[in-house]
Amino acid sequence: MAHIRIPKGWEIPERLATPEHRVLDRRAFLATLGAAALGTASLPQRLGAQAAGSPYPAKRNPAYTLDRPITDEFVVTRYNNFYEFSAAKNAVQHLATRLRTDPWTIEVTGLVHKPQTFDVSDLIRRMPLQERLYRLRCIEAWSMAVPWTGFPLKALIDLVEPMSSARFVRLVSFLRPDEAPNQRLKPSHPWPHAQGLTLAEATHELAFLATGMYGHEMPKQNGAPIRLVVPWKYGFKSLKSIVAIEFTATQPHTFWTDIAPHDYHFTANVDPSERYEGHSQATEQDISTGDVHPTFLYNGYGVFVAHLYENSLRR
Ligand SMILES: Nc1nc2c(c(=O)[nH]1)N[C@H]1C(S)=C(S)[C@@H](COP(=O)(O)O)O[C@H]1N2
Ligand SMILES: [Mo]
Repeated sequence: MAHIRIPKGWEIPERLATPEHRVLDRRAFLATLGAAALGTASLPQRLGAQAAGSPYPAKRNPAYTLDRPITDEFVVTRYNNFYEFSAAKNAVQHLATRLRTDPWTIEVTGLVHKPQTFDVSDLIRRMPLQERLYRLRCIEAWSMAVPWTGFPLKALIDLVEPMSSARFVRLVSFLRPDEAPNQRLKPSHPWPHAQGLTLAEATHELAFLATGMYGHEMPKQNGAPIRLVVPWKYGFKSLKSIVAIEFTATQPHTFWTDIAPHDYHFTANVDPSERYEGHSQATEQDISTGDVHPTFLYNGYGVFVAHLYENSLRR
């Protein structure tokens, strides 16, 4: 059985513990790196983005704006929750390199008139991609602001034509114990990782399938080649590396609701009045700047989504 190597070196908790000067140091470091960085790490990426036929970078949709700066990509790609690989956030980037993301398909089944399997590269060519700036709030009280590239989940749902009996959507991630070490090390967990939404939530304009971020294709540690982003719900709902979508009449089982139903309820809308494992959800800390922000109901997206919960017990 493979031994998990936790990379040493740069670690976010230390950065969060001593935010200000470290962040400034890093900015100064990047500034001095300047032209040199363009010549190395960024250049192939830039060329890739400009290559004929690349959908990246996509045009930004101006409807979604931020109240804070975009989070440093360096941090967003090194501080990851991707439990299939490791519970150690800074180990995910390296372990996820083993995930084979091409070819990749999404199989759509259940209560739909046109069940079908989509090839993700075809989908990327076929769908008009756009960029959206969304904040993402993890139940662990950290947050980030990310430029995602993708298309509304509704665009895919329209292609399969849900039956009138369909009320929920279950999204499923991969089951590949030979590529994802924690699927071997934690065999009692309910793999594959699945999440669920009501059909009304899934067809809401804000529910987004992202194939890229920061103007290029999705890094593996962030959920390549295609992931969900539901900005008004806790981050655990934003399922990475989706292989199947099923339409059901009843509320589906999901990964965290099965493991810890009290802490992770199905709806999981961001709510500052809640507690999680005894901790208040009133504030959140930006993973890059270390800034502490108040947490908003529906993560601040209430103007878009509050009407979905008007007649329900759970806001
Ligand atoms: N397949 C899968 N998707 C997942 C997770 C996971 O462990 N496995 N973690 C979730 C959690 S808890 C969060 S906060 C976000 C983190 O996304 P990021 O690493 O891109 O910041 O992904 C979500 N999607
Ligand atoms: Mo999370």
